[in-house]
Amino acid sequence: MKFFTLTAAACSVVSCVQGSAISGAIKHEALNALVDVELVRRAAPVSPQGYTPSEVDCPSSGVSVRLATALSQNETEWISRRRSATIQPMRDFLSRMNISEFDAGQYIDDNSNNESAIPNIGLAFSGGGWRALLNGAGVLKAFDSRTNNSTAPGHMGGLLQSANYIAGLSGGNWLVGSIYMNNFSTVDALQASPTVWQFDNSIIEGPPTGGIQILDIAQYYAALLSQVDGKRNAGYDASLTDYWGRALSYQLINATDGGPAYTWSSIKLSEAFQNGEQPFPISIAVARPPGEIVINLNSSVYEFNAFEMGTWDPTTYGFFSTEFLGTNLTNGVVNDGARCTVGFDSASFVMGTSSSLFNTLILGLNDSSLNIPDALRQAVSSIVQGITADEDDIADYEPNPFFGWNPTGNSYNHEATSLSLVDGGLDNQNIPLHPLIQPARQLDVIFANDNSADTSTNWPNGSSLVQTYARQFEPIGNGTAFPYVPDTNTFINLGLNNRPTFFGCDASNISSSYSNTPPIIVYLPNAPYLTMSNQPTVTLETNNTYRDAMIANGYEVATMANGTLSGYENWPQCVGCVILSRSFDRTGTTVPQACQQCFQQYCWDGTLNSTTPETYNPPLKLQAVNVQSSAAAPGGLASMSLMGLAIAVSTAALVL
Ligand SMILES: *[C@@H]1O[C@H](CO)[C@@H](O)[C@H](O)[C@H]1NC(C)=O
Ligand SMILES: *[C@@H]1O[C@H](CO)[C@@H](O)[C@H](O)[C@H]1NC(C)=O
Ligand SMILES: *[C@@H]1O[C@H](CO)[C@@H](O)[C@H](O)[C@H]1NC(C)=O
Ligand SMILES: *[C@@H]1O[C@H](CO)[C@@H](O)[C@H](O)[C@H]1NC(C)=O
Ligand SMILES: *[C@@H]1O[C@H](CO)[C@@H](O)[C@H](O)[C@H]1NC(C)=O
Ligand SMILES: *[C@@H]1O[C@H](CO)[C@@H](O)[C@H](O)[C@H]1NC(C)=O
Ligand SMILES: *[C@@H]1O[C@H](CO)[C@@H](O)[C@H](O)[C@H]1NC(C)=O
Ligand SMILES: *[C@@H]1O[C@H](CO)[C@@H](O)[C@H](O)[C@H]1NC(C)=O
Ligand SMILES: *[C@@H]1O[C@H](CO)[C@@H](O)[C@H](O)[C@H]1NC(C)=O
Ligand SMILES: *[C@@H]1O[C@H](CO)[C@@H](O)[C@H](O)[C@H]1NC(C)=O
Ligand SMILES: *[C@@H]1O[C@H](CO)[C@@H](O)[C@H](O)[C@H]1NC(C)=O
Ligand SMILES: CC(=O)N[C@H]1CO[C@H](CO)[C@@H](O)[C@@H]1O
Repeated sequence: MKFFTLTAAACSVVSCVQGSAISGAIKHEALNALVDVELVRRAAPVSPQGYTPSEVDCPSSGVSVRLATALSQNETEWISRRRSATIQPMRDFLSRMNISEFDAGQYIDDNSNNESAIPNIGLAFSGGGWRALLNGAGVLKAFDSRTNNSTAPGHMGGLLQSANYIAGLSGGNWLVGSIYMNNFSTVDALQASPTVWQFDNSIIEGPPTGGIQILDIAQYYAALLSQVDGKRNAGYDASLTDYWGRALSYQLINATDGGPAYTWSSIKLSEAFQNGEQPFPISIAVARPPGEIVINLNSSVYEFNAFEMGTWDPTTYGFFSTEFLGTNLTNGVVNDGARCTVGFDSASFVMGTSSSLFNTLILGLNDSSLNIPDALRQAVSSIVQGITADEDDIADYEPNPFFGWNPTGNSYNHEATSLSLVDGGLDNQNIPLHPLIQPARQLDVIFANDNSADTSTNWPNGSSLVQTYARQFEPIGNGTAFPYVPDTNTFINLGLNNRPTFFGCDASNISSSYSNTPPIIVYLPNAPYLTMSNQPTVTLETNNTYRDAMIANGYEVATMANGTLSGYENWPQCVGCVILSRSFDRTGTTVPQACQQCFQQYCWDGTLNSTTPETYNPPLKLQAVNVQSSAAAPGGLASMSLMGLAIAVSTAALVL
């Protein structure tokens, strides 16, 4: 059955490699040579057979699993380049924050020859479907000095250029993934793009017709099927997550057919990444033990970065090369004479894994209101039939790279031939803090944008922070300290879920016996500034006017209305202060008066009010923007029930 033929017309040297243009396995060396053809490199479509993984000769230096005792050699070398590259942007940024009677530029200059003295910043974007993608995009846009006017007084541009790490989870990782797969593009450019971020067509219906994308809904599904068939026919297990990830990529990756050949590890090939000109992106997923359905605080958190995939948790405590995922390993090494797999780490599969909660949406194509040929509908049904309800939300990583490895330390999955990963938010740690609080990464401050739907009204209530706080006291916490946070009722009663709050200001007051100093968490909860930004998690489509309104709202969340919100005019200088706080401690610098006032105002002071609050319905903070503009595409938000997808999303969706 062949519904769809790849058109090679518009492809570049590298992207022509996808599909059947080059058949069979390609040597790894040849692949690298091919990538080098592009003078200015970016995350790239390097998988030799598109979405289908390929076997190549293993690199002569070998590939193996390593213990998670420290940062990888590659990350260690990379972070040093990144830290040098952030000094000037950080100097400029902190000067613009204009801390009263303090010369931040001079401070950075005085300490610039000692990288461990200067601030180490991370950014974290929570899950929450398209709501998280869009609000998160507004926050990221505000932090990006490339955004027009973002370096004007009251704005926050330059924080992205000063940050070393950026982590995304589920919807938050659609944001991070889309930025990195599209050459570290700006949010402005993605909004302006006619080919991606067009959410007026739902993922069920496929991309708008024309342009670089394919023609109609039937061809869209035929393409998804044939891409995933290719992986299966090559001998790799496929799960619903494969279809889901492919579908997502049509919205997120600016390339023909959603760029089936783009890999997550190709981020490391980008020249700008190699030069340390961008933060280090990390995607999060959670492991589901073999044969179990329960996911809780004791579930292992896995990360995918450009170099490695694995977990810091003592359940497995190991990392393997992201590029060579799919390789058959035993005891952490490649079996004698075996070859290595590349292309398994498809960017779409990684983005799909982090958001696997949504992958049952793909089942929606059984909706009889959609104009899909019966033959296609049947083909899809037969494929999804074999997938049981218990397993429809997993992403299958088979072969499991940790099979047989470290049997004493890895009690958890050394006997499993397959590693099952699920949506990063399913353990209720919906903000991807886990990779950023690891002592090895030595972060000072994390800007944590929370777009969770914790309350019945789809607003956050700090639940994710409460979970991460609790985890440190479990064996799985493994020495990873986290600051004190209050209960979720207190978050609402004190308004901590409605405005930025700092947790962990006092480095000496930590909640566990662990010796490391946790970073300060700058909590940036979703709140309504310009529009009611609490659309349901499973919203499937939205017009561009509303999309842009959500992004504009996120901009205000980050900047507190560009430092104009009454009572919070000092927000920019307080952001400067909180970034410098741990550095002041290390260098023994007297905290400036203005910063002391900031900490008084924004640090949670330990007050509790745990009374059960009324239904949380916050008012708009600013004048509403008009979302009825005629410039927008027709159509409003499609609801789940309209799509006949009620079966699709488990109750867990309500909290993400
Ligand atoms: C910096 O703050 C001072 C007041 O402390 C103000 O007079 C000055 O205009 C500010 N500069 C900028 C660039 O915002
Ligand atoms: C670098 O800074 C750290 C922290 O401030 C300090 O402990 C260390 O002594 C400094 N190293 C040098 C060479 O100045
Ligand atoms: C940013 O400013 C430039 C120069 O003024 C302009 O050409 C461009 O259209 C602006 N972009 C946006 C998204 O406003
Ligand atoms: C940037 O500022 C200029 C001058 O205030 C204004 O005309 C323009 O619309 C602003 N651009 C954006 C994208 O906000
Ligand atoms: C990626 O972006 C950089 C910086 O904007 C640009 O110089 C380069 O040409 C872009 N590369 C590709 C392959 O689009
Ligand atoms: C999308 O790709 C087109 C064609 O390569 C390019 O011109 C455009 O700048 C890209 N847009 C984004 C947002 O990356
Ligand atoms: C680490 O860097 C070396 C040298 O660039 C490279 O050969 C190797 O593949 C990298 N390892 C990973 C896991 O990316
Ligand atoms: C992986 O290697 C083991 C040991 O050589 C072998 O038994 C198994 O069949 C291999 N699995 C795959 C998927 O090739
Ligand atoms: C904040 O800045 C953004 C981007 O320049 C602008 O669109 C928005 O209207 C500003 N908000 C306020 C409240 O001034
Ligand atoms: C605690 O919060 C409730 C709102 O849920 C409020 O009515 C009450 O006054 C608060 N108590 C104190 C002591 O502030
Ligand atoms: C865009 O979507 C919003 C939210 O559903 C809706 O209120 C608005 O009417 C829509 N605008 C247009 C022009 O369709
Ligand atoms: C700080 C700490 O307790 N680290 C431990 C984390 O888990 C690994 C594997 O069990 C131990 O080796 C570390 O000592």
